[in-house]
Amino acid sequence: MGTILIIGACGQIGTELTKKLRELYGKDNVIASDVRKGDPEFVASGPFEVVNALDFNQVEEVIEKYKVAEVYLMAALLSATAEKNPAFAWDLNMNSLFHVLNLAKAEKIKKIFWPSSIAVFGPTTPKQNTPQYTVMEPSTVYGISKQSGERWCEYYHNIYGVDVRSIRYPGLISWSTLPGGGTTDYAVDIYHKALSDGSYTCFLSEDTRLPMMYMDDAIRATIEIMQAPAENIKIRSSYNLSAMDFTPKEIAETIKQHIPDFTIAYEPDFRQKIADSWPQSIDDSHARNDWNWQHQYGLDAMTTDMLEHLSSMAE
Ligand code: AKB
Repeated sequence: MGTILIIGACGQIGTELTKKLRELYGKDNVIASDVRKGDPEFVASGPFEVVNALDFNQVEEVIEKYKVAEVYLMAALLSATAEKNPAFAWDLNMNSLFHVLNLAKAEKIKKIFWPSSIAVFGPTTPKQNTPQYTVMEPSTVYGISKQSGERWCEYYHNIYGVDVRSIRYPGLISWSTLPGGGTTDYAVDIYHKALSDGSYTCFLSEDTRLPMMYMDDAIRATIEIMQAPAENIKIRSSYNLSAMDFTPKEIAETIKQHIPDFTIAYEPDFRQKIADSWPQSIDDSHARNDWNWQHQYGLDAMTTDMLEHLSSMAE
């Protein structure tokens, strides 16, 4: 077996994914890469290369240098940041994908993981229990890039036999790494502020319901879809994936069970419109049937775990 390359390893998902893959496959078999060096401890924890995901030659060189067989392409601009820089978001989110798809087509790598998102859905999509196959008219540049990417993944699989696998992540919540530039980021910030300030001002309104997932579940899903036999992966665009859904008011209530004096205020900004265009809950029965997906964390268990970890980090 060749090695594994993570592109965008210093981001919210990339950091956790790198750690887990190194535990499973050994640190020297998992190459972390990002456009710049991140946390020095993380960079020193195993092989690390500075790679610009937009530079085909740099990506190809690192693949050849380490005899890479599998690529996890985690570099992307998320929904809120992408709205501020649509041209760059489109460039990064699409061309980094083309680079790895073309390297797989040329048989330089064997398998690709590429993350999609609930952002592929739009205001005309059914909001509750959103099906795998449904109306998809995304209204954000991030959503448009993810929807287009899904079509290209399926195309490269059908026409060139590329083994590409993908998940439509909901909002992801983790204690160890901060998210960057998403609409669901409030659900991470709220825990930090609850502990540091005892209060939080939310940029979404109190009843904005969104699909969410704890990072432990998301990392497990990512590795499980990659480990599944190829014949079980029947969807080569991207799988709906679900664990829980909640509103800012509901997450605040669970925090109050641990920090009774916690208060929350609401000042919706431009991200409200993005959130309003997304599903409130997701039907992920295809992932459950095809490769046995099962989530472990709900809102209460996640809140307990988040607060425990963040409190002990602060000590
Ligand atoms: C975002 O908010 O942009 C991301 C996502 C749902 O893909 N967390």
